Amino acid sequence: MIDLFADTICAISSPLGKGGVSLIRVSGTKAIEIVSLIFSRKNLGALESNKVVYGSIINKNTREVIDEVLLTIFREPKSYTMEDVIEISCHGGIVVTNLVLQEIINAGARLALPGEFTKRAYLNGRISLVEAESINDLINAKNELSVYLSNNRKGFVDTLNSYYISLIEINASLEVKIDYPEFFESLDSDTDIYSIKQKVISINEKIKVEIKNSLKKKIIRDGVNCAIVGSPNVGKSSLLNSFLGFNKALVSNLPGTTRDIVEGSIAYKGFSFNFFDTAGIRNTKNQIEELGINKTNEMIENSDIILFVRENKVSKNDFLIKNKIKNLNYIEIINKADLFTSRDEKDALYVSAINNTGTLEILDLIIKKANLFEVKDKIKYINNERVSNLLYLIGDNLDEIIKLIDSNQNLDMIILELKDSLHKFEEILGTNFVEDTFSNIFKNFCVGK
Ligand SMILES: Nc1nc2c(ncn2[C@@H]2O[C@H](COP(=O)(O)OP(=O)(O)OP(=O)(O)O)[C@@H](O)[C@H]2O)c(=O)[nH]1
Ligand SMILES: [Mg+2]
Repeated sequence: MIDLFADTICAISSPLGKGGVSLIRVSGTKAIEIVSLIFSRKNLGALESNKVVYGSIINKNTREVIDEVLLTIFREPKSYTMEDVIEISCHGGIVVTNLVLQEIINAGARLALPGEFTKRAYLNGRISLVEAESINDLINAKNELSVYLSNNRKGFVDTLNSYYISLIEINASLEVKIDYPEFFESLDSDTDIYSIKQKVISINEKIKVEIKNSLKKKIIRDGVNCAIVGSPNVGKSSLLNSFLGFNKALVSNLPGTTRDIVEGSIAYKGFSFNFFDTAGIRNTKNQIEELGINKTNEMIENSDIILFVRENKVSKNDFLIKNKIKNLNYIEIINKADLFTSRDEKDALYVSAINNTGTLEILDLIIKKANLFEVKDKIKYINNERVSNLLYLIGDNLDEIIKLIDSNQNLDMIILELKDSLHKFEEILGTNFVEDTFSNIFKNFCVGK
């Protein structure tokens, strides 16, 4: 293993708060040496790897006991970071955990930066960049499905690698064609420019499908965004509160209560739902209400599903709103169903937000309208925005290559475009070190991971 890092790092890896146990992780070439200074048992270095031992963390100078702990040594390269790692399970209080951490720092370790353990695992070659990102996705998963999909990321890396290798092969055959034109003439049709074009088209198509699916997959990872819209006073905020199970949004019988968007999320049947309660839409002279209504209109544009709420009797205003959203993916909800008995409208759902009736039917219809089960069945993994954006640019490169071949352009220009796409693949896979990308990925991690 290459020693890339001089520092030995440490951090609390469990969430800070009251709990039975806290986990502190130390990683680096001096992990054993440093922890030896503050561990009650002699000869820490002689302890077996991967075996839990009992002892105390003590003050380096006074030898006073700080906490009784369980400690495990994971020796390089068989550890999370591929360096020597020591994990210490101490008592879970915030004060005691911080005291143990402080002793480790006093003994010579440095506090880890966010994601630094995973960064070392990547730089030491244990995991790929895409896998490192999926570890963060796993920690931040909002629903069970995202957990499953984050764990599947490795298969995605293999797929990307296969595209990358095909493009490298194409690049190599083009370079041969430039350097040895006479040799190229005698080769079989595999190296023919038109067969090269077919290969580029085939990779391009797969990438385009990947990009298209990414947009759908986002719904699974981040949740389906549902805007709750309608005329004032129809019960939009009451509906949000009913979904959430507590009173987040203000409710009153005065029309125009909600101004700013109020947001709340829930999980149901393994999917996440993000609800956005909006200002009731109407013509108004009130400037602040108007600002709220502008936000409602933006929300309508940016959501996956619109929950159009109204009362039983359709007002002229309802009619105008329905007209505005008629080409979008919407669900019509007739609220306050506790006040009347007729259920004549077959395309609408009857709901009583204050009695919590009909809300599960709305969730089931959202699942259906957003095709969540279909999307879920088709996907094996989810790529993040960084990967999607780079794939998008690679798609542009491949489009350009096809155009260049079609217009009989110089091979050098084709190779230039191809090399550009290879660099982007390398950026995705993390084999091409781009400092900005790199820092951005790991800064979103929590400290201790
Ligand atoms: N009977 C009955 N009243 C309801 C129901 N839902 C809401 N209301 C009442 O309708 C009034 C308006 O409710 P809100 O949730 O504030 O309505 P809104 O659509 O958010 O109103 P704005 O924010 O002004 O656009 C309140 O007095 C609620 O108690 C319901 O299901 N049944
Ligand atoms: Mg409201």
